[in-house]
Amino acid sequence: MSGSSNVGMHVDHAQNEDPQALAEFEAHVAAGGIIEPDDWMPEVYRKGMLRMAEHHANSEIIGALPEGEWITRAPSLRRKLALTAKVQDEVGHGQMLYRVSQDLGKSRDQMLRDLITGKTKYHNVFNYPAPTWGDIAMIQWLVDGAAIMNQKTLADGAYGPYVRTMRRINMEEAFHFKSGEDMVLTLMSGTKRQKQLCQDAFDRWWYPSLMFHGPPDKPNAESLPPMRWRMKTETNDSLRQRFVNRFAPAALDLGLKIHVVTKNDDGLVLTKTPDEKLRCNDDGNWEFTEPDWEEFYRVIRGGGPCNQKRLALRRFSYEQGRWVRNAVLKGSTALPPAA
Ligand code: BYC
Repeated sequence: MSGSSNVGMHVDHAQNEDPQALAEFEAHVAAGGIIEPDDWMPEVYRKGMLRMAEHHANSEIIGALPEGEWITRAPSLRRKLALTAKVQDEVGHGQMLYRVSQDLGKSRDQMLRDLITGKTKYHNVFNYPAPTWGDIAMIQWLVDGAAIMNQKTLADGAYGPYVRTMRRINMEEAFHFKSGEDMVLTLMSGTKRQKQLCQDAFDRWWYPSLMFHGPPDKPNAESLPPMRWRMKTETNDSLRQRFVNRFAPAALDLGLKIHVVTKNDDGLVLTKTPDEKLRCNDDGNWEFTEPDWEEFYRVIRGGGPCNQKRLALRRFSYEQGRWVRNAVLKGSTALPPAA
């Protein structure tokens, strides 16, 4: 996967811009103004927003895969309908975000090709396996919970098309989260075996969910362009702390235990011990054991348990869809490939 610069670009990169236009842009953004695609913007801002929207779009369509695998195995008709609708929603979010990205200057075909060749990234969490129904409950509770928390802050950003898309997506994510909460509650009110299934899944997803908000903050993160230009409106560490403050007590109330874990190469838990650091301070902030950041970087660079599997499926569907794209875009009458 690419190691090129992220939205955390340095302001020096904007040095070649017209100083007057840059000053007006910065004042407009600082005053809470919105930037539209045809407005003047520094090139580094356009590239940073494209990178962020594209990463987000990729995450939505790859994120649909682990849950999609469970549609045929959902434990009841009600759960199957809800899961089918959720997977459709996620793919729809991807469509909206690819449109936002296209307006920032990159073709959809190029974005799909960069995804399947590993040139661009998607969220770490979707590179882990979902071996049981408990994992689907955790994706909808913890991962969608983390996503809503993050996306509510992104909806206060400055880039109009992305902000409007976040507002729309957040409404749908709220349903996904409620569904996840209901699934976790059902499992934790069930038999001893169901509770164990839920605990095992929680152990697999707790740390990837803490990593969801990104690596620890760079020094002076709040004054760097991503936040100064309201591409992000809260730092990674602040979001992670709010996530733990919200979900650690909720997990404990449900009867779940929070463990520090080690995993094998397949992403399955090898050892677990109670998180000795876990406690709520007088200021309401929970202390917790930090994720293994080496694991995070390994996973986002392509070395996670499911990276190859996820990308192989996307490559397969890109190839299978080629004849449709050719028919629609180029008027080709070539037949689909043999099954
Ligand atoms: N996973 O300086 P940082 C969903 C990368 S989908 C992978 O903090 P930045 C759902 C980062 O790209 C919702 N990579 O970067 C869907 C950068 O790499 P480069 C997805 C990560 O850009 C289906 C490097 O680490 N949401 O909910 O300021 C089913 C340094 O990081 C991650 C979004 O995409 C990560 N977690 O901030 C169910 C939200 N974190 O550029 C659910 C939009 C960091 O050096 N994006 N990296 O190669 C964002 O909020 C921000 O872009 C990030 C990263 C917090 C992800």
